Amino acid sequence: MSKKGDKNKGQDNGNSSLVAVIMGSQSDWDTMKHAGETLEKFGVAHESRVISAHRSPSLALEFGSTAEARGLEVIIAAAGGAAHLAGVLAAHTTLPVLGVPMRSEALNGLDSLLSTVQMPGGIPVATLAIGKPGAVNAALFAVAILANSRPELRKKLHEFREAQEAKIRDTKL
Ligand code: RP5
Repeated sequence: MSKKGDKNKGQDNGNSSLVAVIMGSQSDWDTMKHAGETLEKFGVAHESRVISAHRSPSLALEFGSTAEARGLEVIIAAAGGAAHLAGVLAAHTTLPVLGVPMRSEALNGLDSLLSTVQMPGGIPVATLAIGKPGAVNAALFAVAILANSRPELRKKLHEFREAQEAKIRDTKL
């Protein structure tokens, strides 16, 4: 995921990022690349990188506390197991944080789901579905948030829904 010689700076799609896709481990990338691909389809500038709440706590603090000043508008945070990443980032920013629980080996993602969703009142994390559907929906949710002030994105969301419905209507078994 990192460029050679550019240690864990993650990847971005060029422009100044509006959405950050953060994950607790490189092992989450196979799932979380679907968030990036979805943002790509809508032409939303984004960046993806690994930050662990437990293994790199000072990096999590630094990222969360500087995210707003950097111009980010939404953070997607994915983690598995004792999944505290979304909550820790939310503790350091007032930006909307969308949590994606990863499917874990031991408990199939139920641990990740409960760790992400059970935030104490005062520090919100919007929690999506476990795994790939959560990754895709987190990106769509981020687009929906950005679309509140960007009519061109609202239009793209309507077109996306229309295309999705047309596909169902045209399905022949
Ligand atoms: C979490 O632990 C990560 O988000 C990942 O889902 C899980 C396992 O990480 P690895 O041991 O594969 O690095 O922090």
